Amino acid sequence: LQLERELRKALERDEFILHYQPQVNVVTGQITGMEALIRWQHPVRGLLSPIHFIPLAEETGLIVPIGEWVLRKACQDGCRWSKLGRLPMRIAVNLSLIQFQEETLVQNIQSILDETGLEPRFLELEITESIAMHNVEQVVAKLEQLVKLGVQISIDDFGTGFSSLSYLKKFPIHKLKIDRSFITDITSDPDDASIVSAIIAMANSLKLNLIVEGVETEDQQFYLHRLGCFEMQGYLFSRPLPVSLLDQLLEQW
Ligand code: G
Ligand code: G
Ligand code: MN
Ligand code: NA
Repeated sequence: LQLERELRKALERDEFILHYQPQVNVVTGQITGMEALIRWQHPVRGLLSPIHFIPLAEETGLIVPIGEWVLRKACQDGCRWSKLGRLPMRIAVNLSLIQFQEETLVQNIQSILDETGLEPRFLELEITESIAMHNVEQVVAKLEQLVKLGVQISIDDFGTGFSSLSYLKKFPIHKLKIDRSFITDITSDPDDASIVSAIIAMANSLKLNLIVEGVETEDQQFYLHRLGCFEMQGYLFSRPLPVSLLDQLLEQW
């Protein structure tokens, strides 16, 4: 397959880039974090979204070296932003299940933190509920090792998985990211509003941090604020942007 061959070469040729999307605390107005989102600057096809190559990277195992590149680059950028005297800002990185299961994940992250100098508490790892469908003891052990490094763990796309909620009391996690599918119609669909309210109540009683994704309108922002959600991410605040544009955005924020 042509695309697979090119994907294998893309790392050597330095064709990947990271965009970042700000996460905002709507009470203080501050940017509290950035989610790193990979893109492939393909020599012919132009800028490719991860939906066009992450599944192939997962099938071929290339997600492991690609994911390591993402972690290193995100930690470097995070360290640079913290040295520019910015407010403390977390950098969130998406982890595929295959990366999570990799034997050397914890060591690799430790090395990347040492090498880049990023304080561990500023690195957030986004995993999905799909990990809960695997061997619970192994997953708990791995998560505990990661937490011991000092990094934060969040559950991405929360509410869309097929796992039971029992993992929430077994796994050492810090944060839920409510999936954007519940936000799209939240101001008009009472079912979405009920689901989001219930997740907020659950996060509060389990003492988990919470962020909503996919906030696109002020109506959604105000509605979510009233429901008790204070950290948000979405096009309303900013699209994912390359570093140079983010530097400008941070200047003006
Ligand atoms: O940024 P965008 O909406 O195009 O991302 C599409 C999907 O690709 C999202 O589900 C996102 O989580 C995933 N994605 C983006 N960057 C990474 C990455 O570095 N690693 C993994 N595993 N997934 C990513
Ligand atoms: O699966 P994950 O949550 O990591 O995916 C994040 C994806 O959501 C990114 O690809 C990003 O481009 C996209 N995204 C971020 N904000 C919004 C938004 O407000 N609306 C929509 N439709 N997509 C968004
Ligand atoms: Mn994510
Ligand atoms: Na998500």
